[in-house]
Amino acid sequence: MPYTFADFVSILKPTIILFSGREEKVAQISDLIQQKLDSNSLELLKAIANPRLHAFLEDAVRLTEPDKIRVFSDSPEDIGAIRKMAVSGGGEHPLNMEGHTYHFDGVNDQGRDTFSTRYLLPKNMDLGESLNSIERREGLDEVKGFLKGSMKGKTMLVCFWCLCPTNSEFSLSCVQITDSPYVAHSESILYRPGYEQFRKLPAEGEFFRFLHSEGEIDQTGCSIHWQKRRVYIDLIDNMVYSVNTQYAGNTVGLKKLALRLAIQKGSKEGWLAEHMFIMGAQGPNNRTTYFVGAFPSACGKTSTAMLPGQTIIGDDIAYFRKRGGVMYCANVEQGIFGIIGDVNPKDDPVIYDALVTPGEVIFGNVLIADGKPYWDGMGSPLPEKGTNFQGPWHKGKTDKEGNPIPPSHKNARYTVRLSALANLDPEADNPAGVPIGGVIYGGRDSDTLVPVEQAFNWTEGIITKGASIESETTAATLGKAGVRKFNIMANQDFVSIPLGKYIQNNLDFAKGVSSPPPIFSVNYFLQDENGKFLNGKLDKMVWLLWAELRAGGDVEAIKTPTGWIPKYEDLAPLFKEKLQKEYKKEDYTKQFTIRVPKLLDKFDRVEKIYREKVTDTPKIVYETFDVVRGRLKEARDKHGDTITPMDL
Ligand code: SPV
Ligand code: MN
Repeated sequence: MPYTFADFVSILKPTIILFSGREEKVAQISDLIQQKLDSNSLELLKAIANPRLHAFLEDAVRLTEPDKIRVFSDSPEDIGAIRKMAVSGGGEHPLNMEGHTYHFDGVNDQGRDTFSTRYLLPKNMDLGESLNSIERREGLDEVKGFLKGSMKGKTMLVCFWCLCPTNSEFSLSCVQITDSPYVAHSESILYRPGYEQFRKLPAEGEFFRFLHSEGEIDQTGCSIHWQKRRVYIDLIDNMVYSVNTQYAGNTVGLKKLALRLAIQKGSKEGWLAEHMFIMGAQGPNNRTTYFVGAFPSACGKTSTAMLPGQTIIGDDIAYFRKRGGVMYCANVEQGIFGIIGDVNPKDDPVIYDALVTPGEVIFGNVLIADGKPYWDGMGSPLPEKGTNFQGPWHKGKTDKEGNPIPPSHKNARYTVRLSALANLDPEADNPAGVPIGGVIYGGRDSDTLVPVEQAFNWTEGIITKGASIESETTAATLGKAGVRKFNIMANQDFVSIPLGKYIQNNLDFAKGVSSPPPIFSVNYFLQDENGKFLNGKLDKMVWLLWAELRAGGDVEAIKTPTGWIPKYEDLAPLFKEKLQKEYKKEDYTKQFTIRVPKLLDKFDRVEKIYREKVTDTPKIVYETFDVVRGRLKEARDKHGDTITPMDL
């Protein structure tokens, strides 16, 4: 008989408490769990009177069968212990510089696995064919099959974190169970401690649950069974299962796994969860205007949030709420998991400084030699040999197909607390969030969009900028790079509600807002006929500061069929003052030429996706495309296929 009567009682106890409505001051913890806990962990667990938490733990322990369980509080000792375990357990290795460690994910585990990441959907639920899903029962059986016994011989870590600042209307409690100290350590850098917050949660209060196991690992600490990698999101249970993977985008529950749960929760409750940075653009007379920006991965999002002279609040995920007719946002995180390639003292001085200063930093999938981390584009010479994500490496080494192996992986990353950065905004932890002064949508686009353009209003901005993002793919997800892909609000991979509903939520968010913030598109990747980039890397500073001036009502702009573009006279002084660069009129003309056929093609392509793949597209989307196309055609009749700013 697999279960004894006592087992049944202990399994049912939390449910009995839940349904009897009894206030249970001391939590019931089964013998099975008690045997595996140290005394401190037992005390910590007992102090949380939440039957659903105990039930989650009980289920996870029965499924994964760890040898020991350790529970962590918010104390600096406990947070420090996580880091020590990451190093002593072999998932991370110390580097020469104090506080610095490195981690490898494994050669086949270097990015988000969008194929094996799926929503578990009951038969009566449909998100549309553009979102990857699996029938819930079947998916649960599969992922639980892979998780069965996966923590044998290991210690299960139980950590509590909070999405957004604690004690705020944005706060969302989370519990992460994992056997990977690297995952827990990453979370301790990236998220606010949430044990005390969790204790305050009412018994019926909602929280997110994440269960991760790296599965069996090799001598280098990497998951052996990556072919059985699964990330399954259970929307009806606010829970995510992740197994046989290390890469943070697949494992760190509070990052992209929680974003998927939050989008659904926000949709029910009338707020938004977006794949966006938050930064303070510094305008004239000490004015700070807060911008949020959505970019597909590896398209300049972090470096925009980090622009020299500006202040950062967050670089990846923002929640939006409305209060008193104003939109506010808060950073879900307190750290950065950023791409390290090309971070050098010239282009990204603020991050570079943090990466070469003692303090807590995890380097992922970089080149290691003589106890130091190296990466492509770091602005100094790399050693000829070392160790990287695929093992020993030397210059000229090729893979099985004969392709050169780069010193650091293209998606190599660093994990660091925002508090390590010199330009952290003073409002970063404000529980009230900051008011949204402008919205930016970006993407990797070699031939269509101008470097910066302001939409005429919120509705057009959401539809023709955010909901029309197309971007050439990058190494941040597994698969071929350089393919143009539709990516709604740069949030496509994480949207967990039907896409039409998601657009409608964004449109509706402006209701009751007295003056919705302006929406801009930016494109840092425009090329000439020979494939040469038309802009320097830091030019983005000028686009941002122009957007700041527009948000402040300080400058006029030129009307195009798709929005407002800058006047040359307003950009040239910004180039001079901020970048000490002479901005040539001919460069401006090239960059800001309206390419009518390309734009018409773009809107046709995007509309086709909405017609063919999305069943609930709001009518206003098609109407808006028609209006914009009409304006483009009218302008083409008047000025021809390419229209310079001087024509307008
Ligand atoms: C991204 O790819 O958008 C990231 C890193 O921010 S990941 O954790 O992989 O999502
Ligand atoms: Mn991201």
